[in-house]
Amino acid sequence: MTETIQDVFNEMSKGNRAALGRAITIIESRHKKDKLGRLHLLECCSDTSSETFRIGITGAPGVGKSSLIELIGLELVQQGHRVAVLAIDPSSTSTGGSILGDKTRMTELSKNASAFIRPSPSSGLLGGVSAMTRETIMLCEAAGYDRILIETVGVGQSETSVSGMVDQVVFATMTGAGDGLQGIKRGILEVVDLVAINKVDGNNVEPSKQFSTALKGALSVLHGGQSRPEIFLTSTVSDLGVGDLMSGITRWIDESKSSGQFTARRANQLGHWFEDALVYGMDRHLKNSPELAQKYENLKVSVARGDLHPVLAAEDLIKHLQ
Ligand SMILES: Nc1nc2c(ncn2[C@@H]2O[C@H](COP(=O)(O)OP(=O)(O)OP(=O)(O)O)[C@@H](O)[C@H]2O)c(=O)[nH]1
Ligand SMILES: [Mg+2]
Repeated sequence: MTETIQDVFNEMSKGNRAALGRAITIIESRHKKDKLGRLHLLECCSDTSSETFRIGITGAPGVGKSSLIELIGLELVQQGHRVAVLAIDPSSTSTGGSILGDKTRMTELSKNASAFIRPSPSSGLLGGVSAMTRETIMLCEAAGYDRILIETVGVGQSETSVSGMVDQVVFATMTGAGDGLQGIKRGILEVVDLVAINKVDGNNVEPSKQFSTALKGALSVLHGGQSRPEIFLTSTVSDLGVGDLMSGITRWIDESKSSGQFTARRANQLGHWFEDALVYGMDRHLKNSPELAQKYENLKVSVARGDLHPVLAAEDLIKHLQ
């Protein structure tokens, strides 16, 4: 008997991790044949609880994001939560992804019955990857995971795109990464909610404290004198400060819920999701019709040559979408 989409959904809702894996594969597929299944799955998810929390952990390659997630995830499980870890790796198309590294950094968590770890989707453009990630988050929540941890390498636009789909952004960094403060992009400092300066061990202890003071100063300037976001000094090797970071995360979650920020952010993100889905859908519609795709290419050439105004070209194409 062949498995229907409803069967897959029912199984994953009962806690079957393999079924959740199959559902995510359908969601990640951009094949025409999977489109109905994908939409059906999204429909099934729509009436599930919102008692969930999504945490994004972003930072330069190798600062210790996965190692921190291992400890944060285990602590959350200890508190009785079910934890899903997703990775967005914009470089994975060229390098084959760093999930091998991730799995070896999350050995305990990956063995835990209350945790689910999903590697980054291996294909697609960044916009596509984030669309899939939003849908994957929904599936994980429908499957009963109430804490979602999303690891993303802070390159390109990935950290700003992750901030559009999580409730809290944790920025992981370390002293000596890049060229100190100058090496940190302003974009990330604008969206970050908590900072973890990691690898505060061995010879790094003193430089980390100096780095923390400098970063605090820079954040204060950026946020008009406020002493936020909070900065934590951590070492996943010596376990230093990870408990404090965990308390900071929990405190922040409670505050964002009681202040209404949580609800406001989610509402805003749903609006953006709709806009993105619309643009993505129109783009697919265009590219899937040979005549429209040809018209699109011709218009692009005319615009680039200066023969046609970009707005008029867009209007011309929109006429054909109706
Ligand atoms: N000394 C020290 N090493 C650490 C610490 N945390 C992680 N590492 C090491 O740093 C390396 C990278 O750690 P990961 O947790 O994989 O870092 P990541 O940021 O997830 O890396 P990517 O996913 O490749 O971007 C590994 O060799 C870890 O063992 C720490 O607190 N102190
Ligand atoms: Mg990693």
